[in-house]
Amino acid sequence: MDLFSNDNNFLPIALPSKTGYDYRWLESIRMFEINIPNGKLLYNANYFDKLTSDNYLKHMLVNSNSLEPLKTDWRLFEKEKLNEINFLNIGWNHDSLKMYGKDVFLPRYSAWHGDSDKLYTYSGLTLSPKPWDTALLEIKKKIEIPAITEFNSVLLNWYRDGSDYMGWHTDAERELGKSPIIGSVNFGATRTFQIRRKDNNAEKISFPLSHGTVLIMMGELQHFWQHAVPKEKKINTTRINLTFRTIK
Ligand SMILES: O=C(O)CCC(=O)C(=O)O
Repeated sequence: MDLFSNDNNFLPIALPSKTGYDYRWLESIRMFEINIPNGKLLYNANYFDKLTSDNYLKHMLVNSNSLEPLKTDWRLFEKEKLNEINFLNIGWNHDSLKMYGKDVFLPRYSAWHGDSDKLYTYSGLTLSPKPWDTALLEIKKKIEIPAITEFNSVLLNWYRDGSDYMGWHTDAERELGKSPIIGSVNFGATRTFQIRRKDNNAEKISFPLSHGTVLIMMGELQHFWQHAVPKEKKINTTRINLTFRTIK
């Protein structure tokens, strides 16, 4: 099977065949396995079909304030205003970091759900999880099959539009263990996901993460490669990314 084949609805993307990395389709788990130096990725642009993905996206934004999940300008709801919204399924927050003595809001909203005893430190914030929700558990089960692991927590990032982003980082926190398996699930606007080698930033791969895409990062990837979701100012629709993790 060809990564670029339209028959399979794969997007025309600059993936390993162009960068020289080795990849193969694994029918048993419905994923491309992409071997890169010091890391492995599993990727399927259409792991979840459109209808299922539409339903999950709405489910994560549904609220009792009658705000339309996909028609509201969510940029208007920074921290306190966001707290006034009663999201029915996901505990969205607008976190801030102290920088030079000032509170600076993160350029996205986020939520942490999972097993109750799994605290997580992320971007200098210690998060205690909200309980699992039925949809999150359903998605978790579906991606545990290709990941061949059991996840116990999920970080959700909500990019209100293309001005929201995630800077370069690794998911190498101590509580994730030595070579963590991270399962990334994407709903809503297509955004570019980039990885670059820590020891040679010029070696970079870009993947589109679209509505229904699953990307699993594994092997030594978090030790040798950083990842980021850059701003894409032309994008004016919302996107939610879920990264399932196993806190030791
Ligand atoms: O939004 C994404 O695709 C990436 C999220 C991410 O980098 C993370 O949760 O560590």
